[in-house]
Amino acid sequence: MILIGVNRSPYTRRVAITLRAYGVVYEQRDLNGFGHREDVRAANPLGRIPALVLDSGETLIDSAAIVDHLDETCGGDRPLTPRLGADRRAVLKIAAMMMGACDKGLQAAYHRNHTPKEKWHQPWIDDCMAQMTSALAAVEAMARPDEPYLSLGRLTQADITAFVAERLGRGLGIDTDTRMPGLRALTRRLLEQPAFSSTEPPPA
Ligand SMILES: N[C@@H](CCC(=O)N[C@@H](CS)C(=O)NCC(=O)O)C(=O)O
Repeated sequence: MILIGVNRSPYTRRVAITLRAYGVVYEQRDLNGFGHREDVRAANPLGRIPALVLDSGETLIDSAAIVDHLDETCGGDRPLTPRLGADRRAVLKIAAMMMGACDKGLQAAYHRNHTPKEKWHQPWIDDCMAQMTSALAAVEAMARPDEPYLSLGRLTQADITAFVAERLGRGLGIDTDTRMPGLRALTRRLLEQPAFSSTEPPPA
């Protein structure tokens, strides 16, 4: 299997952590949508990372669809996204909120990175960051200091997506150490696990 994307991308990192958590052996091509447009578009016509090339040659795109496939093929009776019922709904809700938080944070970052400074529309940037912060604060309210994971007493996509979203938010200037200490403690604990530490991107 070949993972296309850099782990600096929260979506790619989510897939990388999932692959490692399932013990899947894979290669990684460190490409990004802006620096390697042609190569990324060859794998995903939309020009986004991540993409996952399966051993059959089929290419999957979008982290949610990739994770869904990994749950189906590697998850056994304890997939990182529960298969049914209230447990599944609870994990999917947190994952949707955290991936949406990443979307909002990146919208703000893309606006700053791809628009001349004199054309920045600060209210838009502020609103995106406020939405990201609000979503992270909602997960902060679920984090319990005496519980190692957010949900079900075990690692799920709730933790993995919260981990990548908190990291992105911190990188974009949200002071999670003081504003979201429970979530920050969770991400510090997760970073002790090989699936998380081994996928840490190099410093920018
Ligand atoms: N919903 C997608 C989002 C993927 C995404 O936005 N990836 C970013 C990198 S962090 C990207 O490739 N952006 C380039 C672009 O949108 O042109 C997923 O979950 O995989």
